[in-house]
Amino acid sequence: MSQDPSCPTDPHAPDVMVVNNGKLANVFVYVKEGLGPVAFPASSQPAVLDQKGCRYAPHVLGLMVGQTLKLLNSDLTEHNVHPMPKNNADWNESQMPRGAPLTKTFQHPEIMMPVQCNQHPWMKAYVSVLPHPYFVVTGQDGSFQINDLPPGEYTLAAIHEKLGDQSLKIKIVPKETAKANFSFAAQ
Ligand SMILES: [Cu+2]
Repeated sequence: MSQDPSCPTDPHAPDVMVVNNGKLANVFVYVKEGLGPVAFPASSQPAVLDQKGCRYAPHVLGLMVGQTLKLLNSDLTEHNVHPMPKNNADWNESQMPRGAPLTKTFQHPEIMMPVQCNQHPWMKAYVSVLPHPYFVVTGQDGSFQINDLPPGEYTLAAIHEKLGDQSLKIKIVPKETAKANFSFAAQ
């Protein structure tokens, strides 16, 4: 991993299992069922995936179908961004040191698509593509919040790259906040 002198000597920082006081970060939480056939327009703001210190930042990212993904290279080394999709088109593209941003879109929903770098095998990110805006990644304190979900009954899912996925039912009633708790067991 120290093959590239432009990378930090220890780029294996703890992205995979980020646990603080028993709270798990980098869990992707999203509405899996219950929205029905409503079409949601993609956000006009790009989602940003940076390459910094020979790591992807953020490690887990969500965006909408058709929303622009803006890829940055903040490093003084060349990267090669390579998503490994199941439902979307496959591509990989080199990006020069501090090169111009790349912009991409994804046309189909997909959960936790791995993204790797062909130059640096330890680099990994997970990108999820949703047909709606009701998704979020848990923060350093393990918490998450999804705003403005219309009243109704939903299946909420949570997925972690190593600890698998879970789901639960939630009911949203007007003008109230629903609470949901997921609990992952260490393997
Ligand atoms: Cu790289």
